[in-house]
Amino acid sequence: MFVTLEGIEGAGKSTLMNLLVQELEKRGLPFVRTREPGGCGLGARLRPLLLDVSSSLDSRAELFLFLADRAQHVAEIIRPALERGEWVLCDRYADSTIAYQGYGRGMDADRLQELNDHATGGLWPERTLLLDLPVEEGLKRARARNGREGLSTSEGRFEAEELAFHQRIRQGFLARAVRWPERFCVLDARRSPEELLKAAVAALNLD
Ligand code: T5A
Repeated sequence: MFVTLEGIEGAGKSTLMNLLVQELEKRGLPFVRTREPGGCGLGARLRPLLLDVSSSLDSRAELFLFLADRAQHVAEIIRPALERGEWVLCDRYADSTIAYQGYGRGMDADRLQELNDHATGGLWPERTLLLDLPVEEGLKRARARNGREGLSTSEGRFEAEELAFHQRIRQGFLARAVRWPERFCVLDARRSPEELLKAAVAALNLD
């Protein structure tokens, strides 16, 4: 089962992922927990280039770095795990590219869909949990966390973008959820982590 978690900055993906992993462990289900960018060796090297505030990347260069990370990640980590019959829980995947580089940066979403098909060999998740909340709330959470953990410079490049950029991304994710209702489950990320976990467990038929 291939599951992705998506959402704007500070939506609570990592927090929900930590809780979901415990549910899979309790049930004895084998799984791989991973993320993008940075879920494989190549991605770990690309992540600082993509997220450090000092990186000045042309938006096409940014796009192809995310796609390169994804192609390698699918080949090296995701597809082998699925072939072994394991669950794959991935924090961000192709929907993030279409939301951020498409809706956020203004690139053509249909073309990005095709590029993602090419990068992944057509591998899309079976279920996507979209954590949705107002942009102001998400950014507040993300900036507070980055400040606390000393990540404001090393991982803050997208958080530093203007509010309208993040609003387009939120709308982009929601538009994708309307287009693929059977794959997406939209969760109100203003709820508590425990309530979100309950909803996620139900959405993944784990209860
Ligand atoms: N990107 C990524 C692209 O542009 N294109 C792409 O193709 C891809 C794959 C990656 C960046 O790259 C961009 C998108 C991103 O900008 P990242 O690694 O996803 O960055 O960033 P993270 O820092 O991991 O993720 P976020 O900033 O989006 O945060 P999370 O994981 O959604 O949120 P989390 O769990 O760390 O929570 C943030 C804070 O809120 C609190 C937590 O305690 C934490 O302090 N919190 C809650 N508070 C109240 N109620 C809840 N339910 C809460 N859940 C969490």
